[in-house]
Amino acid sequence: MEMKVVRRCLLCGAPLQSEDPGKIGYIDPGVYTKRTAEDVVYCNACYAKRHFNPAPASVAAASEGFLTMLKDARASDSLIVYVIDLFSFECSFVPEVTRLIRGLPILVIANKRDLLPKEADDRALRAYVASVFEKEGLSVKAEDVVLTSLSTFSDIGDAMGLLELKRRRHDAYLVGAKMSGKSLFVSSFLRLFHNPSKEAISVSDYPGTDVRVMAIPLDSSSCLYDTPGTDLSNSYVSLVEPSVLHDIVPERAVRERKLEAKEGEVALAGGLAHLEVTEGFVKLLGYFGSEVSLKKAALPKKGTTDVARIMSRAGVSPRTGFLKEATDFDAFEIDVAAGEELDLAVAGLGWWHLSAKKDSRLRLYLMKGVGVYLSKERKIVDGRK
Ligand SMILES: Nc1nc2c(ncn2[C@@H]2O[C@H](COP(=O)(O)OP(=O)(O)OP(=O)(O)O)[C@@H](O)[C@H]2O)c(=O)[nH]1
Ligand SMILES: [Mg+2]
Repeated sequence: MEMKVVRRCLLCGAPLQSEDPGKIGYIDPGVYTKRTAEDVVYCNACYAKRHFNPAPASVAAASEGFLTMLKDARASDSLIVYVIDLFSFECSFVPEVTRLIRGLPILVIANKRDLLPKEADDRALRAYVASVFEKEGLSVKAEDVVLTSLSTFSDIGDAMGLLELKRRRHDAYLVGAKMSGKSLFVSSFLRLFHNPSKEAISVSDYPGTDVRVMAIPLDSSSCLYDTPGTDLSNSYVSLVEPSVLHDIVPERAVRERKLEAKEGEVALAGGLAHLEVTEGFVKLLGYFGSEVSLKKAALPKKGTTDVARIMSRAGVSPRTGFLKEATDFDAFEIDVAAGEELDLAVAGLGWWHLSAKKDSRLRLYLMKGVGVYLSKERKIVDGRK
């Protein structure tokens, strides 16, 4: 008699099988037989979703009232003014919100430009932002993206001009993730604002909901609504202790830091992200806050990887009390062909630009529930080059 453990897809849990591509859990026979029981294995469907697909590991959410408000925006063909935190926004899209605003005109305020390197090419950055929106199924062109640094009182004259143009006398709804800078946008807006109507600026519950909004009259029959931020539950910023949060949110422009890692080595971003090279050789450019140590460490030669222990031995900082056991982490496997380049962003923490010098297989460990975004589009292109 023999009993075998049924190998299942790490993501969807379906038992893996190589017989019927039409049934769940299908995995290419070559991949299945090559891997050992210790390998992280996904079925083809999950693999396709995970690779070069912007779907984050877990998604942020919005309340019922918030969605009711957006249904109104949709019914009145309003303008969506979408504020993002340029440093980390790729995993912050909320599927229900995205679905409701699809087809509406969108103006993107890509805020916190000051946290990205000065020499980064602004045109390329706007094109990158538009490409991320496009991947979400939201129609945004580079010219619909305005870069701002609202905490340093950057000029929002252009944004206001575009807002006026794009709203076509309809209402405008200011939306975006928590902490993206919506309130700062409103204060900058109010500084340049002359009330064209007899209505006063008001703060009240949006009709039929318990969503608190500020309504700024734009003319006698339309308003700009400042709305509460959508959830960032899949971001490190919502999951770590305040002291760690303080270390991961950059205070000034992130500096590019270089690292190389080959088979048997791991690149660490503080005690928060563990990027292991199981095969091959990669060059990395890391873009993380200056308090996040970027270090390379050797993996133990034998046995399973105890990620928390590797982080502790490497002496990286910051470290969180929430990452102790293997079950505190999610693991992702990424195959990159020789010569391929990609950006690998971790929600709330930063990103690596990675180029594979050989066919490489990487394994990324993050705190459970944290979103990750893979893209062949490059976020930072050095304007000097
Ligand atoms: N470095 C930098 N920080 C910014 C910028 N804009 C906003 N912040 C910071 O980001 C945080 C959030 O800004 P808010 O304007 O309150 O963001 P919000 O979108 O209204 O946040 P919620 O009301 O929680 O949804 C604050 O600590 C700001 O100082 C910016 O352009 N650069
Ligand atoms: Mg606010």
